[in-house]
Amino acid sequence: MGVYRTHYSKELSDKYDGKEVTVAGWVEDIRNLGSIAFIILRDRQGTLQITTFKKQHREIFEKLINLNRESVISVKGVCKANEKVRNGYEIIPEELQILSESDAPLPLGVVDKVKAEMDTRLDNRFIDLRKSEVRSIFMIRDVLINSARDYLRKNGFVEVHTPKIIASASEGGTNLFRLKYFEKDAFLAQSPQLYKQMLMASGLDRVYEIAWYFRAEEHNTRRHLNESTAIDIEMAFIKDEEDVMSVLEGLVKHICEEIKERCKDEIETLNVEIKPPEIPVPRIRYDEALQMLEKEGVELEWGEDFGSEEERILGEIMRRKGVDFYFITKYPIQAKPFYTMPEGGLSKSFDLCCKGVEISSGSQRIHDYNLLVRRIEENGLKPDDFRDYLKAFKYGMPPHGGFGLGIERLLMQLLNLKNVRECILFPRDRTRLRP
Ligand code: AMO
Repeated sequence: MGVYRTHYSKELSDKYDGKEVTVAGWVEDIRNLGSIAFIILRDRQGTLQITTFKKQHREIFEKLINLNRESVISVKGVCKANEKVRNGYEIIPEELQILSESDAPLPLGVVDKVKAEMDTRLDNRFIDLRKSEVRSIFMIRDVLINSARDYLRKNGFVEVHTPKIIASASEGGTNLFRLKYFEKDAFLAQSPQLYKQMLMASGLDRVYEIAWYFRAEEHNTRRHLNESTAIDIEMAFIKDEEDVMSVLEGLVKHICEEIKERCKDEIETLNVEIKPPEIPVPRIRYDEALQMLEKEGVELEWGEDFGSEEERILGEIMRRKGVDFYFITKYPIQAKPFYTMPEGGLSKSFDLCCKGVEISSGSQRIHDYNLLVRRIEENGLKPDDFRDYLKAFKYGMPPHGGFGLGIERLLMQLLNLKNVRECILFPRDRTRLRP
């Protein structure tokens, strides 16, 4: 494992009792009792104890007790089983390397009892991430993304990467970050939407992207980021949006099962229960959702999209039925982007919600060139701005559909976190551009 470490804290076991090991990490705590000192060392997996005796190794003892907390050290020593120690083993050091001394005081405590403000935490994110409950979120995020990759590849999807500097809006004219691209005006991509659809004219048939979304949303909410990530898919030769929904529910179920299986320690640290959805996930039509809301005293005009409060109430109704995940289908066409396939006054679209928050949306798309041009115009947009995209619909475009599944939103809802900023390393919001 390298010169500084042979074992992580959780890898110590009876097998190593009396054997020499090398451990490395951050000094979380130092307790000096005069002739003996206990150092709590933290690594990616947890903590372990280093026990040092003044008489035995005076030089090492002095160096260790004089360290500032959060300094980085590597210790070679003998592993000893000791049931009085938290994880059952302690290291008696024989060699010490101080790899980096920490300054004091720390801008953010790692083991403080008092909860720090979100801004202080984010300003010092590298320290914030040293906390096991924060680190666990990102260990789970890793499993989420990799299990999504496994699932999609097994189902014939090809990973693609589409441009993020683009010439026209992907999701309509608002919420765009503009930038100068030499002499031209350009935008940051709101989503891979236009490109993943163009790829349906390529014969690749099924594509996915772990994508970045850039959205200049002006409002600061607990569930919006200005830079977020998503699992975006597009698939061709579909019968209707149901084909897409069955990939989405299968994907979410697989992700939940993998997290449950592979992240036991992290789930325990975060004290949550991961419940994979039962398939098929309930489908609630937009009209039915309106009636459900009406019964709760919420009046909404037909055609309006649900806001966060309406979503929360629907989530509450479903929770009472023991359901975490549910689709809302058949939205009025005016509530959906121009590329969505109409169906009367409705659309072949869906949102997937989890516990009262939208985590994904998708649809069958329009694949007819003339209808698409008309819908672009009806949405107040200029077909000429979409000429490259539109060209792909003129020379053989199969029926297709897809979805975007917000990674931070899914993680936030699975782990019952209150703020989406918890789920991205360095969040970008209305006021935050650093670190
Ligand atoms: P939509 O705009 O609904 O659809 O986005 C899809 C999913 O991405 C997540 N998401 C966000 N998460 C955090 N902060 C944001 N500002 C943010 N915006 C979106 C949500 C949302 O459900 N092109 C379509 C998808 C498709 O039809 O394939 C799209 O972008 O979880």
